[in-house]
Amino acid sequence: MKGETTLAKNGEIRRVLVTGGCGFIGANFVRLVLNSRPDWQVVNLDKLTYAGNLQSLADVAAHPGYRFVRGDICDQELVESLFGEHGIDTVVHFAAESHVDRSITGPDAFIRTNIFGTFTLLETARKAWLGEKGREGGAQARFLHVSTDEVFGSLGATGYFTETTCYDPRSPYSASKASSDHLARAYFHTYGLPVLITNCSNNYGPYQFPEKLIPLVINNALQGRPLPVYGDGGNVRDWLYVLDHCEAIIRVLEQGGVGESYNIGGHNERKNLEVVELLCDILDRRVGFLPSGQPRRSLITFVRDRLGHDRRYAIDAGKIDRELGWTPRMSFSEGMEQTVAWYLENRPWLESVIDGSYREYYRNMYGGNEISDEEKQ
Ligand code: NAD
Ligand code: TDX
Repeated sequence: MKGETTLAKNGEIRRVLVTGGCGFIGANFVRLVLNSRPDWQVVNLDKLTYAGNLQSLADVAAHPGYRFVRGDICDQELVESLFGEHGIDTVVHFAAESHVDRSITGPDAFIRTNIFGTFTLLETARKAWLGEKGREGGAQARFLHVSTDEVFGSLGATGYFTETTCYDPRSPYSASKASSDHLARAYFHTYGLPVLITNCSNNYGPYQFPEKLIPLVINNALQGRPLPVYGDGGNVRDWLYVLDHCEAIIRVLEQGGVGESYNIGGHNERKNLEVVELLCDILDRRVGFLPSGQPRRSLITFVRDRLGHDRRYAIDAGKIDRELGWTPRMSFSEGMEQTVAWYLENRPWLESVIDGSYREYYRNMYGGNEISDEEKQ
């Protein structure tokens, strides 16, 4: 029944399949679970695409409750064998192609991983937990599908996305995530699979791949390279500290109602230009001006806008607050300070994830893409 509360509580054994645990949010989630839920066992299934890095979990790799498996969520045989071998009763599904710009230049992988991969996981969970006749077992089973606010489309200057906002995805990425949300919901309604969906806003914090705005700006600003701001820099995102998000996911797993979806936001709406300027100022204060004596704001470069660029996202996170007592704890100013400090202290991690293929992607993306003086007028 929709809204039925979960049976499992903190302290109960869970055998959790985390997908995409070597990515940004997944790695933060795996570490938080291993450090806060001693009775949970985590199997991390990750393909290690350009976005997945074993270094992000090096400190917990030997934890007795943790096992890493390199593989593809689209590989049904592998996924079935993991369910059987580990008695998986919980799935937390992060694995995805996650970068909007890449979905514009190469949507294929997004369709495959985000749609077909989610289908493969849902289908395997259905067979494992519900059996041929349905509802044969897995009373405590949970399938938590991690999604995005981008499925709701773009807002004007006012208003917020709620759980009942109509879907209106506008990029290949958000369309693929919307498809996977629909599949997850369909598996709940059709088969009674115990699905929960979360739709969150833009995350930031440690271990984020430096193609996304905040780590890209930190990385470029440290190297004295241009800081590309799309369009007029007035697009708005609602920034959520990644560990607040991970705590919300645990809360939804432990207390959420099956068949429900929960919006998770940071109550931190900011224009992109404001975010970039704040990062410049924090870096100037922490490491000094550029060798030229200039402040880092001088690196800001307006470039051509992203195709179909959504103007504003803003989450109404009232439901998860009212029903599950979760609200974000990190302020934006403190979260940004901590994030910059983390990147400064973890230069080897940053260097190791920026391999040859990322450098090539970056050249293709930004090489010669600055707006010319004629276009600006
Ligand atoms: P990420 O790109 O940093 O990591 C994705 C991970 O999935 C990587 O480790 C990658 O190797 C793995 N992966 C990709 N394809 C795979 C496949 N076919 N099989 C197995 N593993 C595969 O992503 P993220 O930013 O950590 O996002 C995690 C999830 O949260 C995604 O589903 C994303 O849509 C969602 N989300 C992210 C944000 C955000 O701001 N980052 C916001 C809202 C929702
Ligand atoms: O170089 C840049 N310059 C710039 O102005 C980059 C990379 C981005 N931007 C803008 C585009 C967006 O308005 O900054 C904003 C944030 O961009 P991204 O970091 O690429 O995130 P976004 O496109 O908002 O999507 C993110 O949040 C929702 C994640 O990548 C998604 O996976 C998630 O679903």
